Amino acid sequence: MQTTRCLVTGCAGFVGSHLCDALLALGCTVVGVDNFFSGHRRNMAAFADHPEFHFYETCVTNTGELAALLARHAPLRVCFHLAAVVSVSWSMEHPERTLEVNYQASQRLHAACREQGARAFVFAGSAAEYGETGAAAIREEAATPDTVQASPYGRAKYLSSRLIEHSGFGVSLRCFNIYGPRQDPGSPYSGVISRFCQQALAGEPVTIFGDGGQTRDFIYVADVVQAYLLAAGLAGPHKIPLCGAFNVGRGESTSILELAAVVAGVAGSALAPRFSPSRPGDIRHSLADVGKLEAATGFLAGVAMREGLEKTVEWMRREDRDRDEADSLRARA
Ligand code: UD2
Repeated sequence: MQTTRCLVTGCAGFVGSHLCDALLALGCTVVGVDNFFSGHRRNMAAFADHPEFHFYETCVTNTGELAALLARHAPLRVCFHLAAVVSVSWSMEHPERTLEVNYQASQRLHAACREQGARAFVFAGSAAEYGETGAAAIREEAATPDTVQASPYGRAKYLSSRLIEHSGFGVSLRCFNIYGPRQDPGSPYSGVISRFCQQALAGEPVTIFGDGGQTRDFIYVADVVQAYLLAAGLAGPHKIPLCGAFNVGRGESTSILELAAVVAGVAGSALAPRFSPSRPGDIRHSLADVGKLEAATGFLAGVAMREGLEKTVEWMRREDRDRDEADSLRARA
């Protein structure tokens, strides 16, 4: 019997690597692509040698190589397209390259998968597609061609989502603030949760930009992976791939001050936060209306904030221990 063959671009990334774990556990064959621009080889450690995992180190803008691997592994049932310029700040300095990677490459891959007869195309959209809406909970219709996104990153993600939506083939998952194990605390794109956990574990006060009254909709990475599987028609009661654009969040608002308090509790830190000036361009409130995805699939994020933070802190402690052990082995050698 032939297994379900899936392509995962960005397979060494934070979300992509968790998605690979889940697909291999489901018995799928996974063709993974990454160029390690922001992904890490260590994220693939658990599955790199899996017999059903096939890895290609290349960039999604490398049309020739991508066409060759699509042909080699045809027929692909699902394409999960997560590879992207993921840093909003990097995108501000490199708008053209961002458009090339986050839009033009997506456009070509989408067309190639459609031509090959893939059953589903799942694109990593973003809450950044909405810009500053001022809305209490953001619905998918809020992103229109007139929306002014705050960054080339947001604009390019929106252009890809719109292309997919209008084509009638594929789905864009507009994820809000994802967190969890393997999120790199040391990258320019580092999410606030990974930074707070790292600072608290290092015995430092967490740094809040602004007054901490800004709010976000935080969702744990395992919930996001579940949304990807549902969107591809690989999980859930219906197993029908979705079409269009869908928000992925918890639909719950948490202020950065509240977050700092929960992280301190979980990491066992008694230090008060330190306050720094607001980040330029920071959005004040960002909350997903999650009704569309729930109506289509029944999806509701299951991991509560405290539970997700405990798992994240536990992972970070393990990473620190492993690094210390490796350092002391090197020192003795
Ligand atoms: C998220 C996405 C970004 C883009 C954007 C769209 C992440 C990691 N980033 O940016 O890619 O989609 O949404 O709106 O999901 N903060 C602190 N201290 C810190 C770090 C951050 O106070 O050490 C604050 C920061 O000023 C912001 C909030 O925490 O108000 C969240 O910051 P973030 O970088 O985690 O995510 P965000 O929402 O800016």
